[in-house]
Amino acid sequence: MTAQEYVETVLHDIQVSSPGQVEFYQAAEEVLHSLRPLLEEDPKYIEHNILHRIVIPERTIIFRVVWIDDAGKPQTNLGYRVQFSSTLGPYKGGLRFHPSVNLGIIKFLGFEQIFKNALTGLGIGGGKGGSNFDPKGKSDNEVMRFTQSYMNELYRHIGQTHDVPAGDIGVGAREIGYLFGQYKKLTGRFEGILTGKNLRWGGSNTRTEATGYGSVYFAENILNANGMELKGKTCTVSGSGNVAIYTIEKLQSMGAIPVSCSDSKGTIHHPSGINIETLKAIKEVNRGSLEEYARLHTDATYVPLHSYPEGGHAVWSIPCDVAFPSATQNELNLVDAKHLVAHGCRLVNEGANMPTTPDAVAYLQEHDVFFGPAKAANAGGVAVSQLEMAQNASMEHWSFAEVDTKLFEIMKNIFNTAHETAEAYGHPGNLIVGANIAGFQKVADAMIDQGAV
Ligand code: NDP
Ligand code: 2IT
Repeated sequence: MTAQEYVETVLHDIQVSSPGQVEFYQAAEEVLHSLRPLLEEDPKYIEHNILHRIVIPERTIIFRVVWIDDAGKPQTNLGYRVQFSSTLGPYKGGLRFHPSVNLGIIKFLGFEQIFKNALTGLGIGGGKGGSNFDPKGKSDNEVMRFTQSYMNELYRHIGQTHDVPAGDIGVGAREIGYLFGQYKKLTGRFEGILTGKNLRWGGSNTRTEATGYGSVYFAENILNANGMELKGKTCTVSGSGNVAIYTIEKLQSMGAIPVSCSDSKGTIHHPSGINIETLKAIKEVNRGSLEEYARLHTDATYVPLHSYPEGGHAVWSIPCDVAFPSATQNELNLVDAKHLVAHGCRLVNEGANMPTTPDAVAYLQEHDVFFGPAKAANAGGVAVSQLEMAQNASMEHWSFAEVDTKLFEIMKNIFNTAHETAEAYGHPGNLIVGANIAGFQKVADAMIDQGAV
């Protein structure tokens, strides 16, 4: 069987066995096709049937979560934890609370996480979880009761050497706090079973900032390798959550000009540069809407989501040198890619997971726009999560500067690994191919070492 036939057989089997899981299929298709140069060179991956094995999670946990709303009524949601791969270490990956969550979305995120975590060079396997619970419009007490009920089931499946969840969309400092408190209540143990914990009780310096800062470090590596730098560059950023906020903060400290942010209702364009204090006050403190930003800064404009024509997103029609999609999957489509190319954008760096649609990626590559793929560009978050696990295990607490320096080095290593691997397999400059092959090879070789399990 040729490499091409093998890849197509596995993808066909996924479609049959996981019908309707479109995001999972999209993620698998991108990874598997890009592995062909490796599979052609070394038959052992086909002989050991690694692809068929790696696309099936080791364990999938789906459970009912019942919680009491403020009116005293029982409400229900679905809870998930997909333990995808423990080949390189304990399952590691975030929890997402968003009404769009379903098994296909959690599987796409868990599948990507395997290779992202391998790329960090640290000993962590891949997993993901979450719920279709929508934290928006809920009181703190409702979020707490939901989160406690979620942990009432999750606690029996996690552990510091087994599975260590963290945050993702809709799961931040507040939710991690409630989850940790409930785990401790149920088990009587204070242990590092979650990352993203508060600095006062077991968290790591720099974890809050890590994904955004790491994404900016990664972009700077790409630009430097091509004779450019972020300093002085106009940057567009989508999203206004954890990743977007700390992308904007680091861009400013490096002398770039981030001019946008967005949320699920609209986009802010602030040509003189986003005011980070205002953004943090609206989103981190008040959990408000970006409409408020335009009221406070009259030289900024606000474009409501549904007022934007052509099926694109307002944020990508803003001229920029570098674009940082940092909100959610498939948020940058072909219409958007055409706008970016027309305005002379040089680099798209993915802060979110799979934010760029496949046709948009192809268009950007055809037009020589540099591309930082998510599983490399946003790996800083999970890398610092592993540093949090290391600090918990050794009962140490490292300074901000110490963790930031390690993060900087990890992002540089990920870039070098992806860059060199792309070149070695005949796709110089293609970091998608480089990241996929390098991440896969690490996991696949270890799977072969560990036997057919
Ligand atoms: P947050 O919940 O902190 O922020 C998410 C942001 O994206 C919000 O501004 C939200 O808008 C917007 N958003 C979410 N869903 C949609 C949607 N369907 N349509 C439009 N806008 C949407 O999440 P994070 O910043 O943590 O995560 C952002 C992305 O980064 C995700 O893809 C996540 O998987 C990825 N990521 C996160 C890491 C982390 O450490 N947190 C690590 C690596 C990747 P609103 O405010 O209106 O809800
Ligand atoms: O997508 C991701 O890498 C995350 N949401 C962070 C996972 C983690 O375990 O820190």
